[in-house]
Amino acid sequence: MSVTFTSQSSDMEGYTMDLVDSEAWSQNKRSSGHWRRPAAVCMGLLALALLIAILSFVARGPGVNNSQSTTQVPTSQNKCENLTRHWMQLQTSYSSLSENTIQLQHDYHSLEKEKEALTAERDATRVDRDSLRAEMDLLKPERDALASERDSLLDEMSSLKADRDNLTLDQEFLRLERDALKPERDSLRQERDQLRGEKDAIVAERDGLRAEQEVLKPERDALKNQLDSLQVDQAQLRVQNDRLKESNSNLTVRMEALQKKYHTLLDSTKLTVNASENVCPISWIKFQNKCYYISKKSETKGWIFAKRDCERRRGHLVIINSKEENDFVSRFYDQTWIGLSDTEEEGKWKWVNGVDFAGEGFWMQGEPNGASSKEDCAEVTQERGEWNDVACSKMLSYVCEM
Ligand code: MMA
Ligand code: CA
Repeated sequence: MSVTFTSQSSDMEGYTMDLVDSEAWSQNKRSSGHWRRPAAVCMGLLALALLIAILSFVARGPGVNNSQSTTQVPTSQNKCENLTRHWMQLQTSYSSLSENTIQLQHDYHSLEKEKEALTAERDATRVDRDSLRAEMDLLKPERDALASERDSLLDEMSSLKADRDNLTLDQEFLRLERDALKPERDSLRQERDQLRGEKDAIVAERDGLRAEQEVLKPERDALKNQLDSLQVDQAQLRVQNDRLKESNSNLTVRMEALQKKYHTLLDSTKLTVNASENVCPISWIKFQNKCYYISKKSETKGWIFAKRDCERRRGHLVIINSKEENDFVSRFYDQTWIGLSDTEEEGKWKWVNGVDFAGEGFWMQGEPNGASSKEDCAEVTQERGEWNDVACSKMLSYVCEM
C-alpha cells in the first residue's frame, strides 16, 4: 500500500487572493478551510499508525515464524498470543486505514476538481473584475457628467419651482380679477342683448326708410326738374333786380339832389319848418312837437358816422330829455345810438350839443362800466329801454333829432 500525499492542499492555502472584494470568492474560501483541517489530521493519524505497525513488525524479529515456539515456555506462548492479537489489531487498523485512504483519495480527487473549478472561477472572476474596472473607468466620466447634469437639473428645478410659485401667485391674482370681471361681463352681455334688440329695430326702420326712399326718388327727381326751371327764373329775376337797383340808385341821386334843393330853398326863404308848425321834413317823423329821423334797417353805422349823418340831415343825434322821449327812441331797434359820449374825458359824459350829462339818466344797472376795452358811446336797448356804454365802432341803428 502506498499513499502519496503532496503538499497541494497547503498550496491551496498559499494562494494570494486578489479579489478580496468578491463575495463569491470569500464564500468559497471559507468552505474550503472547513474540509482542509480534518483531512490533514486524518492523514497524520494514518502516518502514525503505519509507523507503529512497521516498528512492531521489526521488533518481532525472525523468531516469530518458528514452529517450535509453541513448545517453549508459557511466556513465549503468551508473547505469541499477544503478537497474534496485536497482528489482528493491526490488520483491523490497516483495513480501516485503507478505507480511510480510499475515502481520503476520493476526497482528494474531488477537492482537486473543486480546486480546478475554483481556479477557473477565480480566473474568470479576475477577467470579470478587470473588465468591470475598465467599465468603471469608462463609466466614471459619465458618472461625473451625470452628477454635474444632476446638479444643473437641481438648479433648474429650483428655478422652475420659483417660477411655478410666481405663476401660482399670478394665477391667484388672475382668478380674483376674473371673478371681479364676471359681473361686468354679465352686465355687458345684458347691454349687448339690449343693443341687439335696438339694432333689429333700427334695421327694420332702415328697411322701411329704404322703401320710403324708393317711393320718394321719383318725387325728388320731379322736384329737381322744378328747381332747375326755378333757377332759370331766378337768374332772370336777378337781371331784373339789377336793373331795378340801378334805377333805384338813380332815383336816390335824384331825391338827394331834390332834398338839397329843398334845403337851399328853405335857407334862402328863411322858412322855419319845425314841429311847432306841425311840419317835418320828408323821411322825418313828428313826436311831441319834435322831428325825428329813424335810420333804415340796413342803415347801421359807427357812432361818429351816425352823428355825421344826422348833422348832414341838419339835425343831431338824439338828446334824451324825458322818459317819454327815451321810450319813443328805444322802440324801433334792439340797439340804437343816442347823442351821449365820454370820448373827450373818460367818465365825463357829454351830449352832442356840448352840454355835460347831468342827473340819473336811464342807465342799466351797473352801467356805464367801460367793459370790453374802451366803451365811450351810449346806446339805448329796446328790451328794457335802458342805456349802456359800448365801443363807438359798433354798427348800430340811430335816431336823429331836429
Ligand atoms: C354786456 C355788458 C355791457 C357791455 C356789453 C358789450 C351785454 O352787455 O358787459 O356793460 O357794454 O356787454 O357788448
Ligand atoms: Ca357797458
